[in-house]
Amino acid sequence: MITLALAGKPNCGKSTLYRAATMAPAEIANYPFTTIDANRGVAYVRVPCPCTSLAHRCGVCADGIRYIAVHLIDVAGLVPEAHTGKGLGNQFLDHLRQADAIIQVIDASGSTDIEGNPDNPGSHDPLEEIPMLKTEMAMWLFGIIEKHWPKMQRQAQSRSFSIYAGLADILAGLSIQEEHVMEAEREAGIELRLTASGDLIEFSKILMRKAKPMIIAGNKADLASPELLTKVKDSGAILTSGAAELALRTAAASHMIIYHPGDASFSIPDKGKLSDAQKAGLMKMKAYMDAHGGTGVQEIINRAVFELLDMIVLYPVEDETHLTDGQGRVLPDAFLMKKGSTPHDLAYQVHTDIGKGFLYAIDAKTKMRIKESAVLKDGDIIKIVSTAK
Ligand SMILES: Nc1nc2c(ncn2[C@@H]2O[C@H](COP(=O)(O)OP(=O)(O)OP(=O)(O)O)[C@@H](O)[C@H]2O)c(=O)[nH]1
Ligand SMILES: [Mg+2]
Repeated sequence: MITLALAGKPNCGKSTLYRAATMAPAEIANYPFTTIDANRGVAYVRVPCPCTSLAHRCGVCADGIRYIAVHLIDVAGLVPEAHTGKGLGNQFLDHLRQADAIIQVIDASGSTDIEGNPDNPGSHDPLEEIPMLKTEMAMWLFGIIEKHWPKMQRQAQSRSFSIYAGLADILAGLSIQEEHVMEAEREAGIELRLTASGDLIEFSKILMRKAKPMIIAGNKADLASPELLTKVKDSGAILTSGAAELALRTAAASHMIIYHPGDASFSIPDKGKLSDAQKAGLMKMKAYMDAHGGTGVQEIINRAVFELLDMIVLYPVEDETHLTDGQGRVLPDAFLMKKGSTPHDLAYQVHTDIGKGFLYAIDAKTKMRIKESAVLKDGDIIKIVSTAK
């Protein structure tokens, strides 16, 4: 399963976003380093379910909305010089190893300093946080490379040793591949074999960018001034209000409102049941959502998966006429797979044995047989014919 991680300075709202997105418990408080041990949970991307264009609904989706699971990790806050041991040090950076992509959370309201200490809104520049995280992550990677470098350079004296494969091997746990190493070398304009470890910082930065693509959440947007909102938005960040999303999901869970995560707004089925304070709180959130088209929380998860990681959604079925599995369930599964995936890749994703016994595939929409090497499209419904059952 895909893993996304929330990272950023302390007190910017990572755990609030995590709780909102997973509805799993996590401690939240207005001081730095509330989170010490990483939280791990399941969040969802949201897509329109293909059953909306069928005669009857699939039974898996919620009102035509399909939610597909991804892992979400919430880590401790990161301060400048964390790689040298400041704050909680860099051991928690290890939690980012498993991440396929990183959601950097910044405090768009500018109400905390770079170390996460609370302050008045607008008293700090949120954009300063962006290079800080990048630098700390790159320096952490650099530290790992530096440790192995003398041995690498010794080995590189032998003609048969590939420094690319060697480095990729050491960094495999960070999902860094040989191509990443080669591309980063080219972009940094260096020749790795001849480079002293001290000159690998820029290379580490580039390598980190390739291995862990990043998207930025300008969080606490509900608290931010119009000037800061514009500034943060212009930087390419996506505005979010983790606090609003958490409140909405909690209210929806207790049937106070009707809200599907990712909706642009919500409705109140019975206003009579609400206290004045509840009504006022909900109206405030409604005004925010009307101005921004929602809370931004679902949007950032979707964009991390579909834009940063280039995924598509595929629906394997056993019966291409009724779009069901063996038990008659309509469109039971939805898989997130890399753009460019083939029917054969999908077969392996369903089950290794199905992949091994792959014969051919049928596009359920056109009922045509498709080639093993055909590139699948987002939303494709595919029947796989395999020797394995
Ligand atoms: N107004 C507003 N407040 C928020 C939002 N998100 C978080 N907060 C508040 O910001 C404070 C910090 O939130 P946390 O989620 O604990 O922040 P964190 O980044 O996990 O902090 P550490 O674990 O200490 O690194 C809390 O008081 C939250 O209620 C938001 O979107 N809007
Ligand atoms: Mg936290």
